[in-house]
Amino acid sequence: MTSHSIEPSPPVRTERHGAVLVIVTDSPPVNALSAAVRDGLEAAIKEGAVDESIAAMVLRCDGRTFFAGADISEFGKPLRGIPLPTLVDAIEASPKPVVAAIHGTALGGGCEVALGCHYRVAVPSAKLGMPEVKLGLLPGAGGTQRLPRVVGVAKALEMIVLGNPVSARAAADAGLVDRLVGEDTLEADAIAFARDVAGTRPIPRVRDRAIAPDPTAPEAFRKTHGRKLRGFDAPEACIACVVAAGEKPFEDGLAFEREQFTALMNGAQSAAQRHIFFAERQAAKIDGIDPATPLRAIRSVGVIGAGTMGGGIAMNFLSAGIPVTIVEMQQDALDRGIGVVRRNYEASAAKGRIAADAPDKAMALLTPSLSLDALGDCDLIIEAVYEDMAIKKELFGKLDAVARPGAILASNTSYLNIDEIAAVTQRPGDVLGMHFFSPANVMKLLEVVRGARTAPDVLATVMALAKKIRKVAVVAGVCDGFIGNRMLMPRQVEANKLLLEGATPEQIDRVHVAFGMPMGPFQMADLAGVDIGWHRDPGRIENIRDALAAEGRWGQKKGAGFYDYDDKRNPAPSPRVAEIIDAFRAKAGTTPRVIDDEEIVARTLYTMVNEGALILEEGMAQRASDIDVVWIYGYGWPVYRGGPMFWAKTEGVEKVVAGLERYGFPVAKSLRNGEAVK
Ligand code: 3H9
Repeated sequence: MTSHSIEPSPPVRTERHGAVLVIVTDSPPVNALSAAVRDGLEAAIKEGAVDESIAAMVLRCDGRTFFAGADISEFGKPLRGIPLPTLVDAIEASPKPVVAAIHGTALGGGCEVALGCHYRVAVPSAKLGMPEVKLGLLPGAGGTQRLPRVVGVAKALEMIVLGNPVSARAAADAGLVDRLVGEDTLEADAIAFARDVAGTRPIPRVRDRAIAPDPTAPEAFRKTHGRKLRGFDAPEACIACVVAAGEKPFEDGLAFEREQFTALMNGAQSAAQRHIFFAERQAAKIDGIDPATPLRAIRSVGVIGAGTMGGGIAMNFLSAGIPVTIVEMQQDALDRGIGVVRRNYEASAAKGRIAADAPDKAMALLTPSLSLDALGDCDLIIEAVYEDMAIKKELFGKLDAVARPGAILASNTSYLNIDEIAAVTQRPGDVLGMHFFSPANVMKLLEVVRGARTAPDVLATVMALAKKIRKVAVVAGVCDGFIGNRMLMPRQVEANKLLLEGATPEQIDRVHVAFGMPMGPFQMADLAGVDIGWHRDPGRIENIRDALAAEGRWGQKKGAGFYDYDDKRNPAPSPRVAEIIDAFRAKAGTTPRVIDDEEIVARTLYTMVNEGALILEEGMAQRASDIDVVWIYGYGWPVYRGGPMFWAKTEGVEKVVAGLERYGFPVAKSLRNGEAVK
């Protein structure tokens, strides 16, 4: 018996339409430019070049998109096949015009391939962009040298350094797309276009274009965007390359781009950002549940509570075109909540972030109500009321009576036990946690809390829905604070102890900000409200936080918290807080000592990693990279450090373990043996 191996069909094929050779790539899911695709494209371009019956070529893709970029999974591995920059040069050097026919997303290397082509046509729904910076990289196949020659230095800086794609229409306005073609007639229109330009000589090549000098653009760009680029290496390298495009001959510019690209590719930041790219996608996968599990249809959503959280949650669904019924107990609270939602939409429209008619469209999908009975037809009901177990239980008991069979019941609790909540219903399989982060219409993270009895299709439905409302969802188990808030606890405990031992709020916050967090623990307390979770008894002062709360130092909203604030909310170290801390030290008989930054790192960051390891050991997170995703998207952990668990690996497990031991923390087993961060 002979065995036959099934050869995968080659990802690139050619089709002849008279004198036009159409080169079609079919490499699901996103036509990434893998070695096989690059080699196939090179061969196809050669085929067109040598065939005398061919006068022009069209480059297009099957499936959902034009090339979505270089194949990221090949990065860090030995190079196979023709390098992408060489392929782009080969396309550009073709003796016959090549037309890129773009649909879906032409991103990164995909956009660079399009720039190597002599003409670009696109359907109106297409998007073009250079998102490499989001992977800690820069466009490394000539993009930094070609794009400014087409769209000018200022626009190129915006596209390359911020990495956001532009619509085909905007690309056409900027000169990046030569013609917009019919949404459903891309191939035919591209072939017709290719016939029109077949005889054009010389063939227009982007490398031959002059670049308009714009010496003030880089500084203007830094001034506008510098703050959000803080800590990242790639943006400055991108800027340097675009500047070089204006100053150096094309080939020298390419060499400079290559040098910069290689340095970034070998650096720790890009490794971290690439880790997060895959971690984010991995997080959507649920262990132990068949990906083919049939999902429940979610056609309408109910939200209970029209406060900041409820309103924000509702906006996610409204923006995705899903009708929402929102329930409050009192008319004035309901009116206030609806008013806030409308104003949020109107503010976004005024800033041009959404279409002018989007607020009306969204509001038309929103039904306010004072009665839970209005939720009877909803497919998903999310409770966003006060964090109190008794209140939640009572509510879920009522919901059980009101909700239709098969409806999913979710709690937005940030730490309460979902199993206990589910147990008051007759349908615990339909119950889970959907922990949104504030502001819920902005923050990308959604912790989806899987109860002991949550049905597989309920979990799978909510994870799929999360993608639809543009959230990054992570599955968490039932434990106090789930993944994110649970890891916040040791950080907070240690930060408070450090104050007593001699550190200041400013010092601890400075260490966290220097690390790359958007703010430190005390800045965060001031922003969120020092009074949050406070027992509200001014006579009961057990810790520094109680003392601040008792004096009305509730944070930014009161102009005073761990810091003093001026009317523009600029913080300054507070002499009063220093006095309060001193009093606590005196009471505890502690002589303050000098605390170095390294100790702060070990006690407030290594302890988080340790907690993360425990979370993994207990099965409360599916994988270490899910924990990283939680901290990147929910708490602003610097993406260039790849999340706490990835960071621990770069820091070195031995170093983290030694640091924890130095300060007397019991080290989680899976951290000690490296399992948790491998
Ligand atoms: C680059 O181009 C460097 C060059 O300048 C220089 C080189 C020398 N590679 O996101 P999805 C996978 S850097 C490999 O869920 P969507 C992804 O992991 C690149 N794999 O789909 C997932 O796999 P799985 C610059 C990739 O419809 C599956 O495809 N380009 C790549 O929500 C589906 O992905 C970018 O940064 C890739 N390039 O969104 C664009 N892209 O199913 C990156 C995706 O196993 N890609 N995969 O989990 C995207 O932004 C989105 O995927 C896209 C589609 C918008 C295209």
